[in-house]
Amino acid sequence: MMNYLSVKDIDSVKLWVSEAKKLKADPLKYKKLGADKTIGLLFFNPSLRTRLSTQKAAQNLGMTTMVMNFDKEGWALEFEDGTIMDQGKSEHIKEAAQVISQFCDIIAIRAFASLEHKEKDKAEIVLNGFANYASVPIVNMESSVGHPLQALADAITLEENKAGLAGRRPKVVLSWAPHPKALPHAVANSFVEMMQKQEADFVITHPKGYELDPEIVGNSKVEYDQDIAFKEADFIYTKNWSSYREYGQVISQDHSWTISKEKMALTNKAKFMHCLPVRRNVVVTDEVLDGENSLVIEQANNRTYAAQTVLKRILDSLKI
Ligand code: SN0
Repeated sequence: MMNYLSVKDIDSVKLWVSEAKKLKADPLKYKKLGADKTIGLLFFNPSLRTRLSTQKAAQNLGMTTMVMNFDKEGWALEFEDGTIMDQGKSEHIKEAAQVISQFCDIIAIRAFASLEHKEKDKAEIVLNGFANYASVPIVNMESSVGHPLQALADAITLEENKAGLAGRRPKVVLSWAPHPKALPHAVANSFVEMMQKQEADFVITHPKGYELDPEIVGNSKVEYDQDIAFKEADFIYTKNWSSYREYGQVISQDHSWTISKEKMALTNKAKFMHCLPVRRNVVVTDEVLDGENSLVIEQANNRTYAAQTVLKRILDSLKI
């Protein structure tokens, strides 16, 4: 059974991106593929793009969608085995996942990192709880560790905007930027993993103390000087994340890291990318976000075709 839990489930970024581009050119081509199939979208956190683009993708494939805000409307779920459930949790993941599997042919889940318990977050207790006890395919709509639907949309957006580079390897920079809140590592993690599967000169830049999980960063290049990292860059992908070492802490809000016109002037007329939602004039200035090199709206549009690529592959796998 095919799940889409992380970027590791993509066997070839090149192939999946080319499939996505075909779906984008003709979104209703497989309108009959998902007839009589239901996808359940379960949200433990807020969502705009993920919710609407995944529903849109399912509709383009002829599927029926069920959406549930589990954090507000569901029973509080227990994920640990053997607990005496005499506290706040009403239902165990074992029953919940099996029951939902009877109503849905695919289950998609959003469950952010707690940013409190590093080891539990790393173990993906919510996503893996569903993967372990559901009897249908599971799609990750942002978990503790990753946001692979976002990363696939990012890969599509990069591919579509490489035309001006005359075939040379793009220089892609993932830059941390300040933010008032403690944010998860998921988007950055999946972007790193997706870049590691591609031909590119890839650099991660952030202040000291904001190192991502070393097991994910691997051999990817890290440059602590943002100005040096930006030199000759073709794409600036910006995201805030909280400290991983001092887990979930905001250890600096250094505003000299905000993406500004002056910072972008250091690059090779780079395109600006961000997964959204974005805090204007904290993460990035109005000028850059509204400027002609900003790809954020098209990046969000590509979420539909990323989700459609994944759902089509899962539907195809169900037929076998
Ligand atoms: C989430 C994150 O993982 O960073 C979702 C991104 C797709 N972003 C936020 O929670 C932003 C919240 C805020 O208040 O700016």
